[in-house]
Amino acid sequence: MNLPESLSAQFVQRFGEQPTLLKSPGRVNLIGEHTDYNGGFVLPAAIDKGIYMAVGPRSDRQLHFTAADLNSTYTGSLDQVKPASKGWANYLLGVIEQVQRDQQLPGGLNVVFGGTIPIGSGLSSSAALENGVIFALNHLYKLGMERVPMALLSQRAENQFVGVQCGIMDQFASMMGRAGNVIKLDCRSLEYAYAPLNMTGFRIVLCDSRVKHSLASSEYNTRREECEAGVAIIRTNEADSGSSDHIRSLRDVTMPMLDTYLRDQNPLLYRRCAYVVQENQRLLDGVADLEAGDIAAFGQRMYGSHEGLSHWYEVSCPELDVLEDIARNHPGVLGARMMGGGFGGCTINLVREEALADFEDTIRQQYLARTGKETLIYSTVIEDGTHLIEV
Ligand code: GAF
Repeated sequence: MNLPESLSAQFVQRFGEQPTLLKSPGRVNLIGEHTDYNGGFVLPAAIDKGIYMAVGPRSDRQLHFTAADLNSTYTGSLDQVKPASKGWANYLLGVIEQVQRDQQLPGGLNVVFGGTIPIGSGLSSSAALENGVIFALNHLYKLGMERVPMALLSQRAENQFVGVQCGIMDQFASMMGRAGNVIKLDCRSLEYAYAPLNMTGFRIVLCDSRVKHSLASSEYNTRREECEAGVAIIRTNEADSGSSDHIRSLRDVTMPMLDTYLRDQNPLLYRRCAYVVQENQRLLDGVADLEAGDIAAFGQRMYGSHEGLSHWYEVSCPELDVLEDIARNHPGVLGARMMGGGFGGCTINLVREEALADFEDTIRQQYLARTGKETLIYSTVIEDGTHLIEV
C-alpha cells in the first residue's frame, strides 16, 4: 500500500467514509535566497516530495486532525481556534483561523495526513501543510478562491498564527508549481512567469545536513530587521540629497548607494544589504543563463550565492559549508549552495547524470569524515503545485 492509499484507509477506518485526496508539494529554490521579504526575486519550484492529505467535510463544527507519521491526533472546534500544544496542529489551525476572518465556514473538517518531506530538512513541509488545508477547504466548501490568494492566506497563517515572519516564496512555490518549470517570481508585485528547466544531462540533488540549529528563527527575524535598518538609513540619506520616495526595500537600493552610505559607517549592515542587492542581480543574470541554455554559468552563480549567504549574510553553518565545499570540488557538479532560511537543512546541487553515483558516495564519505554526521541524499524532480489526486 502506498502512502495515499494508507492515509485513505486510515481515514475510512476513523470516519467511516471515503476521503478526498490531495498532494501539496515541498519546494526547492535554484537561486535568490532571503530576497523574498526584501521585495526581490526568487526562482523556486515545487518538487515530488510533499504532504499527502485525506480530507472530508463535517456536518458539525468539529475539527479532527491526524498526523499519521507522528501517530498524533488533534480534536477541536471551529468556534474556538487557538494555538495548540501539539505544534504540528498550528499549521492547520492557522489556516482555519485566517479563513474565518473573512467568512464563516459551514462545517468542520476531517484530515489525516502524512508526508515524504523529511521534517526539518528545509524543504517547506509547513508551507505544504498550510496550502493543503486551504486547498481542501476551498474544494470541499466551494470558497471560490484562486491559487495566489490561497498562497497568501497560507503565508498569513504562518506569520500570524505560527509566528514565523517568512516571506511568500515557500507558500507560492508549493501552490503554484508546474511540472518541469521553475517560477520566476517578483515578490513585490507577485507577477510571475514559468520557465521550463531543461534538465538534459543533469539532476537536482538535495543533500540534507540533518541539522537544524536553534538560531534559525531568531536569526531569520534579525536578518529582516537588519535589512529594514539598512533601507531606513539609505532613505534618510537619499532624502537629504533629493527624493527617496522610490526606496521601499532593498529591491530599490543599488551598490553605489550602499558604498556611499553604509560601507564605512556600518560594515555589518553593509554586508547584509550588499548580499541581498547582489543576490537579486545574480538571480536576474542566472535567469539569462538558463534562457541561453548555459547551465554551467548558472552553476557558478550558485556558488556565488552560497559564498554571500555564508560570509556576508551569515546564515550558513559549518555543516552546510562542508556540503557545499565537497560539491564544489567534485568534477560532476555544475553548481551547489545552501538553500532556504539557513542554519541547517539542505544544499541544492546540480549534478551531471553520469556522476550521480560517485557524487553520492563522495558526499556520504566526506561529510561523515568531516562532521561526524550522516547525510541523506535525495534526487528530486519538479512537479505540479498543490492538487487533487486519486488512488
Ligand atoms: C525561508 C522562508 F520561509 C522564505 O520565505 C525565504 O525567506 C527563505 O527562508 C530564504 O530565502 O524558507
